[in-house]
Amino acid sequence: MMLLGARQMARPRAGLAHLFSTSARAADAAHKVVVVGGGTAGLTVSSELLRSGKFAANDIAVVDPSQWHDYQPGWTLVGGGLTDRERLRRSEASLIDPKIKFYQERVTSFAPEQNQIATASGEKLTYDQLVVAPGFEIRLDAIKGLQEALADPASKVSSIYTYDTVEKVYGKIKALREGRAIFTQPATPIKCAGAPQKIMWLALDTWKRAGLYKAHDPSSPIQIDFVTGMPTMFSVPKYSEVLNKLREERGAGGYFKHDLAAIEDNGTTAVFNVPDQEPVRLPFDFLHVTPKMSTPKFIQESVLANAAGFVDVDQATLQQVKYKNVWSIGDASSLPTSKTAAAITGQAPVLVHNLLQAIDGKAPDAQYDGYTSCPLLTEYGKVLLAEFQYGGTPKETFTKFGLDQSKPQRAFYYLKKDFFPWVYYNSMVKGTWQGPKGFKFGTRSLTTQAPAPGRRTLHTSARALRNTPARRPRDPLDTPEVARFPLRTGETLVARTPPTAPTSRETLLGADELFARAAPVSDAELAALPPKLRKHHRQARDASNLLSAEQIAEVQQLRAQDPFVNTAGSLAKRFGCSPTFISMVAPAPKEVRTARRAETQLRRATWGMNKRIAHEQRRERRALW
Ligand code: FAD
Ligand code: UQ1
Repeated sequence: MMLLGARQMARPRAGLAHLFSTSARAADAAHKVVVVGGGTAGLTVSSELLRSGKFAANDIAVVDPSQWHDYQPGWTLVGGGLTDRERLRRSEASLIDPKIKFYQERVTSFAPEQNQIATASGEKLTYDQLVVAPGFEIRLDAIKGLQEALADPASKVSSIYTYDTVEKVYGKIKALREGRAIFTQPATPIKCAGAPQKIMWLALDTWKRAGLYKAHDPSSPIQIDFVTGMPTMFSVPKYSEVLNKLREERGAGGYFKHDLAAIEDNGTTAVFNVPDQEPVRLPFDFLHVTPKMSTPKFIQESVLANAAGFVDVDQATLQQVKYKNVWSIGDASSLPTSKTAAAITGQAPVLVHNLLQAIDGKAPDAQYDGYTSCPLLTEYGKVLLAEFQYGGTPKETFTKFGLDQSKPQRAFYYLKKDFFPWVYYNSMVKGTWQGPKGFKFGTRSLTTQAPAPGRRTLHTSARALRNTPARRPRDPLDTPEVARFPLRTGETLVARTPPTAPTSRETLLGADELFARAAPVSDAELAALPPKLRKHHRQARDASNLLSAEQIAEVQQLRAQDPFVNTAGSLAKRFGCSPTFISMVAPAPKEVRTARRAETQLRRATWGMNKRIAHEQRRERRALW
């Protein structure tokens, strides 16, 4: 009731402002839901809310000053030379549905008693429900000398943690020929707590392949140290043990509870604070820094924050502890779990459900279990997929399919490198990806729906995969070239053109007509003949395969417009030619092909034993045919 009141009060003002305003800015506008921050969390939540079908145009607003949105989990890949930062960047506006009002503005303060927020331009927005997701700020200023070192192009210091610095990392890794390489991690919470060591493992692999790093060999030109403010390699003992063993086997030094405080001596010495000890000074020839991070100041100073500066929410319902129409997820929330985009796949559906409940005057009844995940690149080609929930208890998606998640695996590498970046922009920020639970479209979850008869759907969720029957192998006799004749004896005569004969695409006559011509039959016998070939086979046979130059240009244009929607199959159907021809004149871009390969890898990685056996048997049968 209180919420509706606020909305109704604010509406007339918004209307007047709209009538009299000469600027584009609509002063004191009101929205059913205002989302602060259009990052991973803000985009995912606002899209999922819109897809609930319960909101009209402009009911939902997103406020974010950024012009760009970056796929930050990909910055580790940029640091490892596997992709470019530009490929991971989209314009912020392009990711926001036109039915959502986008304010490209910085939020400066909250007035939750008035259900209002203020922006830097002085605008006030009124809401019924507020979602606060402004993420973490990278605090380069919190380590003395870091800003200067990063700004100096000749320095030995780099970091994958900002857009401005990430592109220099791989160059600096490649340039190092000898000396001491140090990789740091601060003592305070950071985004993706595994990233500081992921970049170390990739660098180690690069130097090893170049013959510059030899584990446990005093003559190795390069020595490597992991220097972390944390007490262990990783917060979850199960994965930490594996990673520490890997570190020892690979001969990298380990310094724990060492928190980088300053870079000194003209950018050549790192100074670490150690509890109950004098600061430790380590000279370096290469330094990868994971900076300290914190929530933005306007959150820390707000009444929504707890003592540590995070938006104070219930760890299960995601509702602010005091203001029941305020919600928070993502890096800025107080949720006691590792800060990742993967975590947001688990948080967003819970927040959306509970927020919709609140709008209907019901209690929030969905609960977040703390799910988070960190795909730890341990070398080029291998990833250890850590997945866990509150309390650091593993909650693994793929163990039940026979994959050991405490071991670095190749299948997970393709998930990290190809599938996640693809699914992030094509599904997650559009509100249709729920991490380990798979895809969700509309208001129905594919993961709980049986596929329509005769249709196959892509499932990634464990539940859906368990319920997917193994596909029957395609019958090699079920082609346009084959004709079947039931004989009086009860047997069936199957006739097909010899393999050396031209296919029916090249002849004017299909096998059944050829047969009919060769041996004319009586009317009665004709009636007993098999039915006419299916329509689409006829279409394929009739297709001339000769497209005009204009048609080819159109195919190429459609393909460039949206290669995911305009597949070779759909364009072949539309233009009456073969998919192979489409792939020849308008090949899918590399990203599309890698994303498809990644999808296949993902599907295969989740296969159970029965499916693997069925697949193998099918392959053998095919080879025989
Ligand atoms: P963000 O995505 O950072 O978005 C915050 C948004 O709020 C921004 O758009 C910002 O402009 C906006 N904002 C800030 N201040 C204001 C304001 N005053 N008013 C309005 N808007 C504001 N996660 C994984 O799952 N797997 C990984 O492998 C992984 N690896 C990572 C590697 C690196 C190097 C980094 C940096 C991150 C990685 N992450 C990974 C973490 C993941 O990217 C973050 O956890 C996730 O993006 C957090 O989402 P968020 O919405 O809370 O914050
Ligand atoms: C995930 O959904 C996701 O988002 C696209 C990531 O990329 C940032 C991840 O790193 C992870 C681990 C997930 C979780 C999904 C699965 C299938 C484990």
